[in-house]
Amino acid sequence: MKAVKQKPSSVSPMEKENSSSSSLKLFGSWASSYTHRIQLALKLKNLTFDYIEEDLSHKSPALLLHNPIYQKVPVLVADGRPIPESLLILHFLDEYFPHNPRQLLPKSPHDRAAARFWAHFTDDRLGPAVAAVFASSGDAQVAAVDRFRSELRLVEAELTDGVFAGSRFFSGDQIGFLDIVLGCGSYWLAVFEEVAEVKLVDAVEFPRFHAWLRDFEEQDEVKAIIPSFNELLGYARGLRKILLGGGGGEADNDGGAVAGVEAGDMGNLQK
Ligand SMILES: N[C@@H](CCC(=O)N[C@@H](CS)C(=O)NCC(=O)O)C(=O)O
Repeated sequence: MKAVKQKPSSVSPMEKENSSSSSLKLFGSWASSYTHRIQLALKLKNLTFDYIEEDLSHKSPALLLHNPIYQKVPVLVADGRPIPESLLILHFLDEYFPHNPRQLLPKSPHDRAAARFWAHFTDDRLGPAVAAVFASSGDAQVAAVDRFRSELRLVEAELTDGVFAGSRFFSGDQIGFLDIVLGCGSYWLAVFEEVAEVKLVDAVEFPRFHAWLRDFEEQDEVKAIIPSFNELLGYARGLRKILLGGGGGEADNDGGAVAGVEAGDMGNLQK
């Protein structure tokens, strides 16, 4: 495990005061989209933090101490107190740093509930559906692609006719909570398409989602967080080999562990 100081690009005096009033330490893994959620949120909130890269095949005693129940990354340690689970960490950051420089969750309770619902849908349905595509081949993969596309149609319908219709991002003109949750993970889709040789998202059937994802990926803060397409590709190729039974236990990556990958969980696919 190695610790690296990560700093936001520019910090206003008020934000500096907020950020320096507490100490933040993030335990993460370079290819983990759950970790990227937190790195992106910390960046958007202009918060300085120490980053500890975990080798998930040899988890550090510190990670096991801070997240003994699930033993996963990310874990944010704030003022010495650990917070596991990416969605809970995002909520914590909004509550603890409400003015840095804006809230990630929408203001209105109704919009907050909607954002939380779709965040839950992302982890509960969309992630497992795409993981099933990546972990299968042949007829099983055709069925998994159908299932994923029918799940994505629900997101497309929400973007077209639901509460988020008409706005650039789920949070309005700037990315916020749901953009972070859905966006950190969706950049894997193009990688999985190439590695698993399937079509998951096209601009004709999913015009709103397709446009939203391109826009999300173009944001400077997002570009600064997400590893390059080629890095993700190398990682995914190694992982798919293992999932389909042809690998030797190590993906082609420089730190993420892949032993013991379980299908049906997008997070596990990104170990
Ligand atoms: N629900 C968790 C999922 C986190 C997760 O699955 N993390 C993966 C990396 S992407 C992990 O730590 N895997 C290690 C393991 O399962 O042993 C969250 O939202 O934080």
